[in-house]
Amino acid sequence: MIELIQFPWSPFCIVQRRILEYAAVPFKITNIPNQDRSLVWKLTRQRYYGVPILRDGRNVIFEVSDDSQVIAKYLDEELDLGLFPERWCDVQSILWRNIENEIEGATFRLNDIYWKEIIPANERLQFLRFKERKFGRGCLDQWRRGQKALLKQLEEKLLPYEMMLTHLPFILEECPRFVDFDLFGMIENFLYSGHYQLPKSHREIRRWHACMKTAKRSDFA
Ligand SMILES: N[C@@H](CCC(=O)N[C@@H](CS)C(=O)NCC(=O)O)C(=O)O
Repeated sequence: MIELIQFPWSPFCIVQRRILEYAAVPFKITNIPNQDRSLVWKLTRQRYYGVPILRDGRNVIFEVSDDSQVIAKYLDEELDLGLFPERWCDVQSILWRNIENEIEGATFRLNDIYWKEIIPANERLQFLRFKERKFGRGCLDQWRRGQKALLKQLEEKLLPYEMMLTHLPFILEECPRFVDFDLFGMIENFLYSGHYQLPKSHREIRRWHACMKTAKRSDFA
């Protein structure tokens, strides 16, 4: 059985989890503490410490660069999901960069503002240290102070997706492709704290999001 090694609020883990749910195959979730990557390190034979990773029998699958989609492409091939059709190859690779950089840049900060409600007490020191080493001292307080501006930014960055979804049920076509799952992962991370809602003005995104929450491959046979 496929095993997804993750932690629940990670945007990138949510992408792969939703793909597995969409495929409706049995799979196992192993949650690791955000600050203890020893299982990932061991399974990847000291080659990776990020999440998510997948274990499928003897195969251990992990990303090889910031913009690779090794895990999603593995699931797509193994489970025959049609998430990466040839005709959308270039368009999807441009879109997933936008989703994982521009959109994620706003969504993870907005969720991190509520880090004390999400991160268990015994992991907070390491979480804070990791964030401040990466984004500078006081970054979490700074994001909290800039929350309104970040929300505005997110609304603006989502506008092109709202436009695309005005014409079609999913971002590219009549059925979900990889970029739908990718955007869904970022948005679920944004919603994870329970403090936010999708912008009221983005009606098509709200409709699409409700579909993406439960969509199954069999719906599109
Ligand atoms: N492009 C990668 C990004 C994965 C990623 O950034 N994961 C974060 C958690 S959301 C992580 O583990 N970062 C390394 C760290 O926290 O040390 C993917 O799609 O899986």
